[in-house]
Amino acid sequence: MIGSLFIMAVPVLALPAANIFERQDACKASDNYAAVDVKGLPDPWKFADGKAVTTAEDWTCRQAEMSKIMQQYELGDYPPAPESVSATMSGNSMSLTIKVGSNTKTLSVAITKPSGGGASGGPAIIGVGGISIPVPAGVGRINFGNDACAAQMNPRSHGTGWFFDLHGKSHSAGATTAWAWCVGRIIDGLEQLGPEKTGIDTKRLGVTGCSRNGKGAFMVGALEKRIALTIPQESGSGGAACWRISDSEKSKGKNIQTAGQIVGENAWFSPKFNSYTSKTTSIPEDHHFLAALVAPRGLFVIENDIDWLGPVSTTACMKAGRMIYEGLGVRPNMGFSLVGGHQHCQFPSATTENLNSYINKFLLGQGQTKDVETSKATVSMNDWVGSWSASPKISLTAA
Ligand code: MCU
Repeated sequence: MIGSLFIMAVPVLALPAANIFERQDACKASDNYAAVDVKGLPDPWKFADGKAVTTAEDWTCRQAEMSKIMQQYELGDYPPAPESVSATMSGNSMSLTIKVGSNTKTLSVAITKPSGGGASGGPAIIGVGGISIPVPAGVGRINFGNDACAAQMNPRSHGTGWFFDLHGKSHSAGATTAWAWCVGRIIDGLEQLGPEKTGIDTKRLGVTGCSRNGKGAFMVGALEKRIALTIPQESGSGGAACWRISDSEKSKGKNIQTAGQIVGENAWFSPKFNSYTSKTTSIPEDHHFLAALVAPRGLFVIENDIDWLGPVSTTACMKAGRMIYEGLGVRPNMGFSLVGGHQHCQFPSATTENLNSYINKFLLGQGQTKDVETSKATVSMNDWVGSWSASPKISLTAA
């Protein structure tokens, strides 16, 4: 064990110190990004200071910047890993003890172990508040009780839940950001225990959730880089929809959820967001950046044609997301599937084959995705991405 850790550390130590510092400097994100006046979706290929993104290293820095911008305007702060996490496994239940400063929390997580994973374990999907997609044989399930981590009863729920017990009631994180941090602790526990005890290979983790929990699943995939496949289902506004496009649809008379409405309904976003919901064109980000943060990892976005979710908004926003994947040379790693004519959170069986192509590739290590882009919504992409600088044609491959 010690031997293999030592071998893994060698290439890192071999990096010239000057390079390391140069990279850290280049990636230095600011704590304060100025508001803008941008009608279309902000350009992912340009840093906030106007510099073009041209290399894979630039992209890593731009991702760090986009994350900081999203935290500043709508997500609230995404805290670093805690001082300590200790895990034990008993049957199908993992117990975690998490310490942040002088605060400690103990909780248990229910796991359905994958079958047939062998010594290195098998894949598993983390369900944010449950799973409403079909999970193929051989893939385990992990139940993340998100409401206990950060409550979502109404806007006054902000500050309630074990995330806030650890970080303080006035921490700026919205519930969806808190959920991403809490899921990170589950992954810490799985890593610590290893596949012999959990049956799970932490390099093959997916996350899903529907509706409000779909917003959460998207945020988990965007902020927690150990997730290999993100499957937000019918997340609508606050998830796969872009704030600007939803506002534009609302102004055309659609019954669609907007930023202005959402902060009055629940605590999904940071209180920091309240100052911007009436002027979404001033925010130097939008939700295509969520796809940008997941890239190049696997992403399969499922939507519905229910007006409230914003089918035009989710289609255009996620098309912009796929343009980002394309610019990174990994377009098939992201799929978008809007199939209507069914109840909210009822998975349409005709989509199973497409979904499975992403699960097979990213969790089971088999075959290629079907490079899905399905929607009947008519969108005018030029309005939303027309001012973007040319895509840099970087070539990234998913880990
Ligand atoms: C689509 O997710 C939400 C939606 O944002 C809310 O406005 C509505 O109240 O609830 C949806 C939901 O979570 O349904 C289960």
